[in-house]
Amino acid sequence: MKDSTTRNMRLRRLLNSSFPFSMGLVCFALSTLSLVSIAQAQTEYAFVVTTDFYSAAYYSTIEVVPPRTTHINIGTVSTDPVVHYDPGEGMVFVINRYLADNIQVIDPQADFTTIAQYSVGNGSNPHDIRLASSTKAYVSRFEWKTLLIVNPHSGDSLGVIDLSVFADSDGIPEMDRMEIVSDRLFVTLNCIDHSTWLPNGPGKVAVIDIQADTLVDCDPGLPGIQPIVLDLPNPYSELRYEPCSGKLIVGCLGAWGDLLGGVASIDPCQLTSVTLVSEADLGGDISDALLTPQGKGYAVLLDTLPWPDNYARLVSFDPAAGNVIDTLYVQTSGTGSSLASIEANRQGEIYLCDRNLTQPGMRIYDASTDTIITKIDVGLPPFDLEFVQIPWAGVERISPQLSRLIIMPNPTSTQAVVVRNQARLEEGCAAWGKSAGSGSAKSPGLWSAKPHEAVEAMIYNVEGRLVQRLTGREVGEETIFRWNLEDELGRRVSPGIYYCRVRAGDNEPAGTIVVTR
Ligand SMILES: [Ca+2]
Ligand SMILES: [Ca+2]
Repeated sequence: MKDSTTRNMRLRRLLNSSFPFSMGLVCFALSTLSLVSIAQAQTEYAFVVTTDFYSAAYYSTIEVVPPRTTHINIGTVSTDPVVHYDPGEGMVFVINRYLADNIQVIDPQADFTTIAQYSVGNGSNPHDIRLASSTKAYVSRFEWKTLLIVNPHSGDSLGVIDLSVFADSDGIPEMDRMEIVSDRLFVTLNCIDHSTWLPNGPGKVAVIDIQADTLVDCDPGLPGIQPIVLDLPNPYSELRYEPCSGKLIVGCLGAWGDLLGGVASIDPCQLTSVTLVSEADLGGDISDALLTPQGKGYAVLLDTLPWPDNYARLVSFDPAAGNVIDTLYVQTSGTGSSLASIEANRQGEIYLCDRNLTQPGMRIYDASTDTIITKIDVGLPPFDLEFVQIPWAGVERISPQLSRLIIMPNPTSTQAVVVRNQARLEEGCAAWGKSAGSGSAKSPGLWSAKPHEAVEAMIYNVEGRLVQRLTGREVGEETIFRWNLEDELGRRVSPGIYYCRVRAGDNEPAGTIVVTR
C-alpha cells in the first residue's frame, strides 16, 4: 500500500499545483516543461481487467512511462468485464457483463477505489456505457430490446430507447459497443441468431440523437427509420473513433471460421460505411481491430484451422492496400490460451492482452517498428484495458458540440493550419464559427460574441499546461485561428492530443485537437 499511497500524494500535489489558466502563471508553466516526463509517469496508466472467466477477476494498473510500475489486484470485478474510461468525468467504468449485469465506477484520483456500483437489469447482459454528460449515460444491453439511459454515477434510470425495430428475426438486435461523436450515439448491433450465435443478416449500427433521445433515420429515401447497414456481419470488436480520419472503426467477426467478416469504417457525418479490409485479406477471424493516428491498422486474429491447431496472433495491416504488414506475435502455447483486447496509446505503443494459460501478461509493442518492448505480469490473464489520464487541471468537460476538432493543413502554407470543427454534423466540416450577436441561432452550440470582439483560443497539452495562445481573425461571421504548431517559445510541438479552449464573451467552449506529423 505504501507505493499507492505515495503515488496518490504525488498526484494530489501535481493537481493542486497545476496551472490555473491565467496570464500570470504562463512563465511558471513554461519553466516546468522539463518536468513533463515525470508528470506523465504520475498521470497516465493502463487500467487492466483480468479474469479466469469462472471464479476470480480483478483490476490492475500499469504506469505507462518506464519503469512501468504495476499495481496488481487493486480490486475485484466480475468474471466477464470490459472497461470504458470517460476523460471528461475522469472516471473508469467497468461493465460487468453476463450474469453480473452491473456497472462499477472506479475513481483514478481516489487510488482507483470503487466508488459506486449499480444494476442495469437482471439478465440484461450490459456490453458498454457512454456518457453524454456528467448526469446522463447510455448502457447497451445485449440480451434485451431496450438501450438504458441512466445517471452514470448513481445508476438512477432516466428511461429506455427501444431498438427492436432493427432486430433480426428473433426480435433481439444484440446491441453491443458504442461511441458518441458530436451529438450522436452510435450503437453496434450484432444481429445474430440468439440460439445458434450465427449471423442472421448484415451487421448494423443504430444512430441516436442524444439531445432528443430518438433514432436518426440513416436512409431518408426509404420509408420508416433505417440504421447504418454494414457490408459485413456481426460487428464484434470495440467501436473506436479515429480522430485523424474522423471515422468509426469496428472489427466484424461474421462466424468463427468463415472468413466472411472484416474491418468496417463508418462515416459519422454521412452515416455510411465501407469495408477497409476483409478477414480473407488478413487470413483469420477478427476479434479486435484498431487504427493508429498514423493510419496503420492492428488486428487480433484466430487461425481458421481446426482445433487444436488454431492459434491466435496479432498483425499490423495497411488499410489502404488491404494487406498484412507484419505478424507481431503468434500464440503457440496450445489449448486454452487466447489473445483478447488491443489498445494503442499516445506514446505509439500497442498493448495486447495475452491470455496464455501458464504465462499470461500484457504484451507491449512499439508501433513504429512492430517489435515487442516488454511483457508485464498483471496477475490473472488480462482481458480488456483502457488508458487513463488524470484530467487536465482547469479544463472542464469538453463541450459535446465541440468534442472533435482537427488540425487541417492549410493549402496556402505548409506551416499554418486552421482549427476546424468536425462536430457540427448538420453543416459538415465547417470552420469554427461565432454568431454575429449574442443569442443568434446562426451557430447553435458554438459561442456568441459581439461583432469585432476579440476572441482568443488557448492550446493546452494533456498535462494541462498552456502551450500557445491564438488570436482569432474574423472572416465574415466565422473566426479562424491559425496555429503554426509551435509553442510559445517557438518550438514545434510533438504529435499527440491537445486541448483547445476558446475565450469569447462569457463562454469558454473547449475541444480536442489531434496534431499529426
Ligand atoms: Ca438476434
Ligand atoms: Ca469470421
